[in-house]
Amino acid sequence: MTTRIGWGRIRGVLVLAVLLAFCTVGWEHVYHSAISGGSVGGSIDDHLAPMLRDGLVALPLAVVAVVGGLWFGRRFTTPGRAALVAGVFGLLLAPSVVPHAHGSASAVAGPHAAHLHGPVGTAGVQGAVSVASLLHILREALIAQVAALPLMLVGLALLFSRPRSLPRLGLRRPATAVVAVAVTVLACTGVSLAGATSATAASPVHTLQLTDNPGNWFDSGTDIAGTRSLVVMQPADTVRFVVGTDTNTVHTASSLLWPTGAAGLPFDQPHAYRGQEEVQLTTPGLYVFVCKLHPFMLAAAIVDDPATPELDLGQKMTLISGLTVPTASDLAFRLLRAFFVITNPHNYQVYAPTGSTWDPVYPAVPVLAHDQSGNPVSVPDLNAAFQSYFHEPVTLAPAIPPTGHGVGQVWIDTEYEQTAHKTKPGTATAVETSNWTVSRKVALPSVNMNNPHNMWTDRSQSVIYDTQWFDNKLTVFDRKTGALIRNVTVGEAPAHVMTRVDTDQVHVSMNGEGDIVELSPLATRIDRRIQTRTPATPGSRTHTGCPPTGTRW
Ligand SMILES: [Cu+2]
Repeated sequence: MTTRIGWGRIRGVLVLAVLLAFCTVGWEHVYHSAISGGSVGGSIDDHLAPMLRDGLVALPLAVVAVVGGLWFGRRFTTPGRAALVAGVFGLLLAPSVVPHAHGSASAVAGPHAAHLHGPVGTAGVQGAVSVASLLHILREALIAQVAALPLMLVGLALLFSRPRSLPRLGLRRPATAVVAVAVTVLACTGVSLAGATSATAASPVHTLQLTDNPGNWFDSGTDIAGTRSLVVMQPADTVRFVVGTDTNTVHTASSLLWPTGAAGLPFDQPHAYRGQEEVQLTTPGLYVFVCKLHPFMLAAAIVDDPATPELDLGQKMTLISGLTVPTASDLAFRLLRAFFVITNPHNYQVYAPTGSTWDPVYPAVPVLAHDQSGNPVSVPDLNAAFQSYFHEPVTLAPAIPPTGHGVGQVWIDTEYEQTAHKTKPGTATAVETSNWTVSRKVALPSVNMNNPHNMWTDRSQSVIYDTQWFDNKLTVFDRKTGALIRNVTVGEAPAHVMTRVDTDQVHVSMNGEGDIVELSPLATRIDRRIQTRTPATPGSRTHTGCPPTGTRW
């Protein structure tokens, strides 16, 4: 008898935990995909797998909540115990949606994967986000209560109340069956709701993968006239920016310009992140996004008004500076042209000793802009129009060396140069100034050197320090032989490096974090981190640093 009652309780706990985990997660999916204004595309199948996965992840938390809630609430009435179980579960579940330090978003399963972002983390950074994180936890815990509390009230009343007038085991068996049916019905309802909302309210999602590759830093997977960073979409479609496995550091996807008055814009993030962020774009026109760490990383979206035959650039555009200009203006044309040049490596200028021709290409599509008075300006072929407006192709002057002679070497980070035996771009190039010839290329395939951005040398000029801007490493190599000495993990997106004149210590600015790392001479170890972020400037990112205090970009 004792054994059977014990098993009954275990079974009751498991049923309650399953109910709690899957139904609450199902509810959160519905809430975050529809009610909170996020958008999730796809069919019911697209929702079912993530819900089941997230439900399984939440199941151990639900078991803990049920066991803990029942134990600590054993002297309470059923409503009290239900509130305790639901509350504990909400608090256990909520942190999975809160920014996490140095984590890979893909490693965190939860109903809020679309909202995950990770501010990169030193202790100081974590302190700055703790209040926001706490509020986020409380908010998510409250949202969970909408499903968890009624479920536990019903579940506990059926499974764990003690109606002494009724034979216990006789009641529990049908009660278990009722709860099992309820789980199935509620889970199916959740899936159906999510499917229904995705079919009616949610919009197609256009994904841009952030990468370390020159030109294609925001990669749509689709080539449009040489750029892979442009998406053409319908009003109310969503753009999703994924900072995932294609890049080795953190980034932002921040509005640079947008149609004046566009709903929900500008779009920005408080911290450089790993994971994904998304924005729904409803107003027709041109949108450009930039990474605030790496300001040549550009993405564009054209929200096309289906009522016009051309692609719509909108009436006016607002720049992040606050300036507003008509879309048919010299500045607007120059900005759009710059986008198509920067995001297409075939449009880069190449200088040659005998001279060369620069002939950039643009999409040969009709676009619709508007002049200062608001009159439509139809451009039948953007490629032809830009080539005419900017007098292209352009003849470039011959690349000839200086007439005088210099002393010593000049080292240049040839950041986009691709070489064999590694996947990431970038080399360091030495030029002899006595005769202006390239004497050495350092690619360091053994450490897959990634976007080397800035260099410095030690007092004796025996080593070169080089920052990997799209990674988290400071590379040290021998100046004369190019041999790797060490590759030191310093933090996210190290941008610039220089040494102290008094101690020969090395200072590296952490563009992805907002501090300066100070290392011992030759970068043998990290001595300290100098915070450049204050409570008043929580979003600051340190690009260059001057000892001892540093500057902010
Ligand atoms: Cu970036």
